Amino acid sequence: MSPHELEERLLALEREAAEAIQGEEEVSGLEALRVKYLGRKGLLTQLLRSLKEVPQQERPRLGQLANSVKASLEKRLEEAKERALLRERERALRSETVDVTLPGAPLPRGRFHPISQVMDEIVEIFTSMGFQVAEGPEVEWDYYNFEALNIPKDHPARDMHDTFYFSSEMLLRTHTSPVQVRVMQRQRPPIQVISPGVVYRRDSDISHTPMFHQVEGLLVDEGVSFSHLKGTLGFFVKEFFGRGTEMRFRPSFFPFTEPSAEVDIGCVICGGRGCSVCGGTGWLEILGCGMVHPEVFRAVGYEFGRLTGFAFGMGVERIAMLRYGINDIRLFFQNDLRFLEQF
Ligand code: 2NM
Repeated sequence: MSPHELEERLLALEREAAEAIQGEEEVSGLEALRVKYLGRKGLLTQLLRSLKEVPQQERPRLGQLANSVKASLEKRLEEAKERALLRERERALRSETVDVTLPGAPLPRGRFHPISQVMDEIVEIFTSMGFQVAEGPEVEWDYYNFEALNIPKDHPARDMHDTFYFSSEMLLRTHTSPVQVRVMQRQRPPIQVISPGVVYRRDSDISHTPMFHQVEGLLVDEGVSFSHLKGTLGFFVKEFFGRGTEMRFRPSFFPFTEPSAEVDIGCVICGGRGCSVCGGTGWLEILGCGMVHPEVFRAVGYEFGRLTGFAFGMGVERIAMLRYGINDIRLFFQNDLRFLEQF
């Protein structure tokens, strides 16, 4: 190859490579061009092999020209690569932009079961009147559940068909009254407690489930009378069912109270005119109550004398059904979200 031709070829290679670099936008493409023109087996290296074919005195000049072509292409490649990287970064930033002003994805919110809500509300009304919350075991002795509450040996509640027994002495509590027996046993009056909790009875239909919830109350001191009971429950009824709610006491019977009564409120469905919910009477039974029986005081070791007390008990499911107009108690325990989400 003549010196002239080699020079022309070097300059042509520089033009061609410069043009290719100019037209390449990708970092990977630029790297491929570097290999093609400047790599160990690249076009420039191949041209330089012809250097030994040219006369000795021309070699330094052509060698220098080759070096400057190489340097110039390396500089172009470096600059082009920098521009390509910048473009890539800009493209990534644009496509990965987060609009921090967009509203967040809503998280599903849990809530309390309607029975828990109603029970908490009942507890809050009584604690606002000074009652303390007392709790006790769900697996209970026959003694606390029946014997100490003056429930006779032949009472139907004691039957195998009405109570879940573990043995002749041990059972699932059928009410939360045993909690109050335990409170009286370890504490002298004045006593003012409520016992919210779960209880068990062998019963199952549209108004009974084998497990349900109760809130019971007990107040013992000197000089406690039935009028204190009426005042306390009257306040509760108006707080829970509304200011205008009517209330009446009917004589009743419980082994652990004397006298005993049941409390009705004016029907929340028909307003007292008579409907299917109140059975045409205009009244709904909401709880039982009475003055603590002397036999209960004797069982817990209180002396006969000036101490008197009142007690009451209500079923939470029943109260929730009346408040929300629900006709089947089993809805509370089927965990159907279409039902539960309404509360
Ligand atoms: C009721 C009705 C009437 C009651 C009695 C007692 C205790 F332990 F003091 F004797 N606790 N709860 C009671 C009284 C419960 O539920 C319908």
